[in-house]
Amino acid sequence: MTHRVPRRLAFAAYVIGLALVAACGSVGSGETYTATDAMIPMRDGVRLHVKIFTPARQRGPLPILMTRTPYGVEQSARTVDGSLKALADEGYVFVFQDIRGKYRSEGTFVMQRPARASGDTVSIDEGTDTYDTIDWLLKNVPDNNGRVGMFGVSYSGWTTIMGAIEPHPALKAISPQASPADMWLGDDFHHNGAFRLSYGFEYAVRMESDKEQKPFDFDRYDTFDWYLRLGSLANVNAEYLHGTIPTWNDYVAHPDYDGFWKRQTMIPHLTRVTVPTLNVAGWWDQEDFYGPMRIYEALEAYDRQGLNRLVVGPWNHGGWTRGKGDTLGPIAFGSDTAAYFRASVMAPFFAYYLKDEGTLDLPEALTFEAGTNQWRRWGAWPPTKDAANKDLFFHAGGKLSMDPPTLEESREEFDSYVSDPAHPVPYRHRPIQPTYFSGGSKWSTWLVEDQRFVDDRPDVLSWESDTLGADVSVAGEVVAHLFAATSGSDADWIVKLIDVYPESNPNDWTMAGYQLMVSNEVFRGRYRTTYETPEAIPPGKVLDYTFSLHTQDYAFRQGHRIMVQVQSTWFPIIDRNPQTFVPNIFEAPASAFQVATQRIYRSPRYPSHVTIPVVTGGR
Ligand code: PG9
Repeated sequence: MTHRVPRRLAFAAYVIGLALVAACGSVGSGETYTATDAMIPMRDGVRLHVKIFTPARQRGPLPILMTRTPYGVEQSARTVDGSLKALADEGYVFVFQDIRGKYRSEGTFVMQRPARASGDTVSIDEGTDTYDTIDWLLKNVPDNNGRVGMFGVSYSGWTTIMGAIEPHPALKAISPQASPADMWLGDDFHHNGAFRLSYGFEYAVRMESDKEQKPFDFDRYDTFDWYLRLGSLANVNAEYLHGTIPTWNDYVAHPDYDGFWKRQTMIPHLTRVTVPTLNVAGWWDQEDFYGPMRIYEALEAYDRQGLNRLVVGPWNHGGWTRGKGDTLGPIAFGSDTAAYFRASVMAPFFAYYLKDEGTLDLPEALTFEAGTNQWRRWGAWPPTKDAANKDLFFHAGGKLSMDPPTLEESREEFDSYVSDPAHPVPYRHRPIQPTYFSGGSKWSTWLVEDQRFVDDRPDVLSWESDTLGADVSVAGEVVAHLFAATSGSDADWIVKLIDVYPESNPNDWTMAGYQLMVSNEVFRGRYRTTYETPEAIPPGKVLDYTFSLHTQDYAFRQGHRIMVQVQSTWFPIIDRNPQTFVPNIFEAPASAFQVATQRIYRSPRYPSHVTIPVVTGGR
């Protein structure tokens, strides 16, 4: 193999020629990639920083794979050598870009800058920045093959999908992974209108206190305590932020689902995407599970050519990019799911579309069914064949069964508990370290924590099935139907679908009786009629709250039991509902926080239940 000009020289020459070079170095154990920095001019004159990695011994033209991130690109050499190894071994030019206003890029950072309106050819957004970057790369990276792919996790997953709304013609394949889709309905900042306090506060401060990242300086290790002492959310600006963090100010100014959040979601823009897309999500993603599933669904509605695909594995946020993926916390999956994804799904996907190499052996949806621990291939997600909805009804005595409740079974129509905002239920074991605490945080595995730590609390109700005589495989959407009343005038309803492992497990006592959360969600009662206009709940009135616990692919094994838990606080991941209706919870006075008695009905009139899609067809 020969080069007209030695690889490194050629690359340095074009960058120096543009007077943009910042640094040059080699990465990889065998010094296989050469790194170069450049500042790329956007259409409005703002320059964005990129790090470009080219194979030191390149043989012929290569495609470009790009990630755009707000988290800094200085460490990206490690990624090329680590999680991107399967791709790097095949040969790509990798480009990592600091997005507008972050790290070494110029301009102003806007948290999830909305896509410009269709017909607007003047404004800039992440899409135009992507377009301008690709244009520059094609003209300036020697020996590129004219094709570009994009991928990224979370914020970088979001920049990936934003880049495909009005794509550059050279953008030939994308993999948005764990991208948020709607910050109010279901991703990092709110779920069904309930505010994700610890994440929303800590992330906004981290991203907007500095051009790089600057975590909030907590004065205690257990943030459960810190948030409880904080009291009303009005104290955040009054005592700590003083209006300096734009995203916090946005939470306060837009507590309901108004134009601000509707402009931010890209979902209405996903009607004409024709770039082949590999959507990726993790069943136990503690940050963005709603997003990737919603993006897949939105693209699918317009996918006439079969270009849109979905992969969901047994992962937490970005878990597919790290290590083997054979376990998550104490849960074992029997194979190296993450390594499999990187080498056998993502690498062939990009090779097929960017290099014309190989065949694409990917179904419409590839999902990992934990429990039986197998990958399953589907013609549609959620499955339209082979699955039948079954209702798990709540009964007296904490029983859960597919039989509807009868009049005879108890005198009371309901079970009840007292929810006290002064003593909220922790969402994970205390101490609850700051979310991304550099000294170690259990944040990334909280969704798989053993729920026995709250099961015996008087403000958490549980209903449990008999021991299963056969496997129950669930594939599709799980939905909660609560008939509930509160003595207050607002309430949160949290529903958790749980797999209870057998009590006797001589092979592994650490997992005996384990309560693994399979699906979960919170619903803020004030939004039961519309998300746009909150309404007080009439105290004592039985109301029907129906909300999705999202899709899952999970097998409850023979010998296990199925449990549903209901509670009204989940702190501090969800802020405390004052339980007294106030128009804006971010401005609730301390006096609004009141104890409330909650009733969950389980009678023939009011049969609370959780609907699960049971797979009845073949595997
Ligand atoms: N979950 C993070 C995030 C993405 C987008 C907006 C806000 C937060 C992330 O991991 O990037």
